[in-house]
Amino acid sequence: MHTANFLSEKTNYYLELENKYGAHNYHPLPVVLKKGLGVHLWDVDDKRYYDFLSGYSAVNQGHCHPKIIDALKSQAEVLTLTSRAFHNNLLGEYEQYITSYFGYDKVLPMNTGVEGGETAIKLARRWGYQVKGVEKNKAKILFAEGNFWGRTMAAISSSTDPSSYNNFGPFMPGFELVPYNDLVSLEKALQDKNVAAFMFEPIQGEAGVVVPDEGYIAGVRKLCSEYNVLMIADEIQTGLARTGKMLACDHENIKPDILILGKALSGGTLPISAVLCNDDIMLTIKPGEHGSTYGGNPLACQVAMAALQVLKDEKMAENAAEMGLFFRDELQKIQSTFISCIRGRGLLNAIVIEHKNPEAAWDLCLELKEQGLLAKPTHGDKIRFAPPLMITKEQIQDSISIIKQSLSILQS
Ligand code: IF1
Repeated sequence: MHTANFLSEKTNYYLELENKYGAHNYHPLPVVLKKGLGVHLWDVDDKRYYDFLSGYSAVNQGHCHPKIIDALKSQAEVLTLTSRAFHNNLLGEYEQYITSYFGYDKVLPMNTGVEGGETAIKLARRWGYQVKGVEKNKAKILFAEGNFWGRTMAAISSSTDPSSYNNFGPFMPGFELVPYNDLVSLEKALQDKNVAAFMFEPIQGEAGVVVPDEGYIAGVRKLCSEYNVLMIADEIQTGLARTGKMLACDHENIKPDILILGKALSGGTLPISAVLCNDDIMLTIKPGEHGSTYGGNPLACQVAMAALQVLKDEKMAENAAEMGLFFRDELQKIQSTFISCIRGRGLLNAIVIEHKNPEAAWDLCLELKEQGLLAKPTHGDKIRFAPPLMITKEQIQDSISIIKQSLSILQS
């Protein structure tokens, strides 16, 4: 197997800079991007690609969406940050906007996704002590095996992936794991009176787009209510139209007690996250007990409102549902012996590559890049396919022929 992977002088220049001066905490595909618009990216040699990663679903609305960029530019010229020591004229309007958009009493604005997760867990512990009556300092949070919610000490403390946690201990106490997509094990774990919350992804992204059985989300809802435990949905990756509904929980008409959003909340322009819940949970945190310098800044508020409005105005959930079905159908028709599994929902999809060469998925991604499509392998053998949500049928067809052609390098 051979991939002609010629890198231009320009490309090598940037790769060497990063290699020399940046931490080696990533292993990116050797492509250097300089421009994006809609479903497309351009590299430093002006070669155009389909973006099938969408900034890990931060760019659901497409690169440099004009309405989001307009909001960003116009607000940047007026006021960007006041801190929460003072009020600003956009925070309240944004809070009203997003809470009515998702149907919760209150929102707590943060920046990165992982901070959203941390916030949700603090809320759950606080609620556990003050409302549920959990024993002092004994609160437990349950997580699903295979979860991914970020890179902080707390996030890696719940991880089952050694590359996340190895040699970073000691870890956060009070976290327990149950198998994903397993309501029997969840119910067993919920018997413990000190359990405050179960935090999970409605579809596990990092694990390789693991879609649970139908009824799992509703089952989690039912059990959490029955045992008086908070249901926390991490919709940082699955939310905001990615899976063909505004939220992945909407597929089963379920409302979590705590909803965490991030990524596409800014359409890929700023780190913006949000935690939503009702007053009985949110108001357990009092002034001075949680926050962040940038959380709720006016620039973020304006951008988030634009990013959310675009999703609705341009019917991105509907398009993701339709194009996702079409994409998986067309992939199926390729009938490649090297694709052992195609799964996903809406435009959050993955294939599993079966090949004697353990590098096959990486090699395929290099070839896809050569042919003009960017995707990234995960866990060795899986490739995620998650283009921006405004992708058209013609663009899907074009992408499918690129994938089909690229698969031929796995022969021999
Ligand atoms: C990286 C994957 C995606 C997330 C869920 C919280 C966060 C994430 C469900 C934290 C972040 C990322 C981070 C990125 C790779 C990535 C990822 F490959 F790990 F699975 F999206 F597909 N909850 N996901 O997926 O959000 O703090 O990063 O804003 O490079 O680590 P963050």
